[in-house]
Amino acid sequence: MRVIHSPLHARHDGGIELHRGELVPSFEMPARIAYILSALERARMPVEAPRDFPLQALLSVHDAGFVDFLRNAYAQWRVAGMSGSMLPSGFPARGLRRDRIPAGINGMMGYYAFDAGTPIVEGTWDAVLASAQSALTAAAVVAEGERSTFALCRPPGHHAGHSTYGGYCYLNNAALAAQELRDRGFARVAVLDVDYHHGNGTQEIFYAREDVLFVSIHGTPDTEYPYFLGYGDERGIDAGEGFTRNFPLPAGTGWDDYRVALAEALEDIGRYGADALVVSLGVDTFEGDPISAFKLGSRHFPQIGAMIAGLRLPTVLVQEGGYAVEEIGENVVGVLAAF
Ligand code: OKP
Ligand code: ZN
Repeated sequence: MRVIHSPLHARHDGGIELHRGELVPSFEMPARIAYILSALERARMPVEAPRDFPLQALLSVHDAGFVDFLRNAYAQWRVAGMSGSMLPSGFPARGLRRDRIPAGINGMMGYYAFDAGTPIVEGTWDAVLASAQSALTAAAVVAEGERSTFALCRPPGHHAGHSTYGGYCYLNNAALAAQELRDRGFARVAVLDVDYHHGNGTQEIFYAREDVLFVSIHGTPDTEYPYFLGYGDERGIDAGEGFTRNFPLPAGTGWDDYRVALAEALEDIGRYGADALVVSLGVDTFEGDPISAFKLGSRHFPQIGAMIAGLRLPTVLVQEGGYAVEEIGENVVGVLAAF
């Protein structure tokens, strides 16, 4: 399987996040990629650089003002006399206005962000753009006839919405890949999100659309991040009614229950009659993951890969979460190799 990846990911580093009431170094760190790259090397899967896509390509799923904000945020922060990592501290929750975008960088950051765990540093934009371009390239390669491709994206993307960032995500790589497949002639595209966390951004982007099915298996938002989306009664709206499907599972879920949900999710995708598939591939369902609470072992990831491959669809796999424990390399490559 061809692997698309950019070393520019490493420019996004030095992040901090507010985690359970404390400011700590980001769990989302460059070392994650080092673990995955060394496992790819052991499996003799070479990586290739992404193609260059114009900024215009991002606007198929994102708001132009939001993209401008991400691109210029750090420079604005510096002009305002600040340095270090950018984190927001105020958000337009219920009762506050959302029809005005503050001109100052702190207010603007709170307007576009939905958590205080997603830092912007000097090199963030370069990494974010390269990550998005990796997903777009993987989609293009599949549209050109390759059966499957893996975009080794960092930062991840599935929490980023049309005009929101959060959950370590800035641009929605999987949504960009799905839209690219649509634009290149696949009539019905399914997105299967197996990251531990609900892909709220991807769901939002396609919620009113019937041409992209969104199916997600994740820790229940009742107790798990992102808390405010991902329940089973979210089924899509308007033309998109019936084209979103969520499988929220309790913290502590192991392989036996996970496998049943995955089989049902795959049945939904089969019934939909998808022409192509995008997989939001998070491996934070692993029992050793530092911020998640499913109990999958490394031996289960090849089974996930084989089950998804059973759909026999042109497939773009996009890296999402999975935090810095060495096994994430083995787990990612386990999915890809079995696929
Ligand atoms: C991203 B992906 C801040 C709140 C919790 C966010 C987790 C984001 C996971 N400490 N952290 O879905 O793996
Ligand atoms: Zn996750």
